[in-house]
Amino acid sequence: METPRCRIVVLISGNGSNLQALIDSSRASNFKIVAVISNKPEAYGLQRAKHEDIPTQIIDHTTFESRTKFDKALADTVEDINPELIVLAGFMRILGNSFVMRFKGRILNIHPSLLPKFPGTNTHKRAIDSGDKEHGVSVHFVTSELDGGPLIAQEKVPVLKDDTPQALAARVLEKEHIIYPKVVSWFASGRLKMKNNDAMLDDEKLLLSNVLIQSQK
Ligand code: NHR
Ligand code: GAR
Repeated sequence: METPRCRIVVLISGNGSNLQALIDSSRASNFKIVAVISNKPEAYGLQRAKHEDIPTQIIDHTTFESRTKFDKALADTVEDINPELIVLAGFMRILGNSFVMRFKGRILNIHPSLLPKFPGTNTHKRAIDSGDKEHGVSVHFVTSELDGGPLIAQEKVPVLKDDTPQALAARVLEKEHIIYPKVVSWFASGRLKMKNNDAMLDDEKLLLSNVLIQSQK
């Protein structure tokens, strides 16, 4: 009998090019996208999911009285779907502690900077304005510390002379589309876990000094 694939839910807010990369790689991988949830009704990623017959849901944060209520509705929806992993792919709402605790060690995020540099938003402009020669992407477990959960993998890109945030973002996105499916498949195979707030790959702690090398694996 075939081994069942790891069931993942992808949370999006926008274009969903990372979702597309996950959809494309899942065809020949060990994970299956069982639902896509957006907090924005107009997110283009919803069309991408529909095109693949993946069930979609919209949980529009503007229709909730408070962050706590939005968080609870999102968590209840995710729990009904019962995925093994939740993947944030361009998801733009900060998740509260109660959401994070309910799915502890089972939420991944991709962030467009070399964390711990530039948490939050507007990362490409901030990298250029700081005069950095290198920029990139990080994948990490989500904890209640915003963009501060344990790092799993990073990939670098050069910042070029006269770069624009748009050009730099496109260069970073190319790397995102490679690194994210790889990390999700590590989790799906049971190689990747979060333990005591550390990311573990093959039972070894991932340190900031080797997450760049890990992503070559
Ligand atoms: N939630 C927790 N608890 N921890 C993380 O590490 C999270 C998270 C939710 C999303 C993605 C993150 C990123 O990679 C992410 C990581 C949104 C904001 C933000 O300021 C910041 C970081 C990230 C996502 N959001 C505003 C808010 O009030 C809204 C901004 C908007 O709608 O454009 O939630 O960058
Ligand atoms: C990606 O660059 C992702 O890393 C970033 O938004 C873009 C989404 O693109 N995520 C964040 O900034 C999270 N706050 P996509 O919708 O085409 O995947």
